[in-house]
Amino acid sequence: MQLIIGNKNYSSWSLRAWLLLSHHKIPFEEVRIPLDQEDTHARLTRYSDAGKVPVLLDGELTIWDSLAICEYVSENYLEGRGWPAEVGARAEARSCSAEMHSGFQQVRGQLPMNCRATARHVAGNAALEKEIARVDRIWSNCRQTHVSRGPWLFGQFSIADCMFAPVVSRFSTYGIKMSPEAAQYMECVLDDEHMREWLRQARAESEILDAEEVGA
Ligand SMILES: N[C@@H](CCC(=O)N[C@@H](CS)C(=O)NCC(=O)O)C(=O)O
Repeated sequence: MQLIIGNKNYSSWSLRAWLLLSHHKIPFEEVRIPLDQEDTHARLTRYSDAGKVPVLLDGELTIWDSLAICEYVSENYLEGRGWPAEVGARAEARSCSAEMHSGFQQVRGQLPMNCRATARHVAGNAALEKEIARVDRIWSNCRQTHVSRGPWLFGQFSIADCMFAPVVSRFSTYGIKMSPEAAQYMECVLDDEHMREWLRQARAESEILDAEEVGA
């Protein structure tokens, strides 16, 4: 398989698919296309008409959306182990993932993922605070419910953790204060060997995208 991704420092959607494949040690070739360059659109549309990353190529098949890629990998390579085994937990994990995938516009807009940046401060507004509080409730509720099964949102690592990994990176960059349970979950994600490898490679990148460099 080939996984087309953007800059590791900035491409939050790319991280999701990359983390699932890496966590499960599924072999793939990585193709990195730096975003916001003159040739970015032309390079991206060679792989998918949507012109976005991530894109997964598996033989004749092209999958061009992070959640769809995670679903495909789970079905085709993990016998469904991308999601929790229990039907109720699986439905909740899908709800969390879909909520993340289609929402949190303030978090996305005001706190862009910028892996190598630390101690950035953003003033934020009430709409952002509301979304941060919602993320905190999702993480802490999941942890309270599944704490006996492991350190991830649903105990064992799942696609829900992939979907929220970029949010963990954002909150870490901007020093967002979280409840003790949510903060503990963030530590688990940031301490994961594959997440640390992504962050290491992000720090090694040289491109700087001014629009993504926010906060002081
Ligand atoms: N729904 C898509 C969204 C992907 C997306 O917006 N990717 C951004 C970067 S993280 C992108 O490719 N931007 C390139 C561009 O718009 O030129 C997914 O989940 O994969």
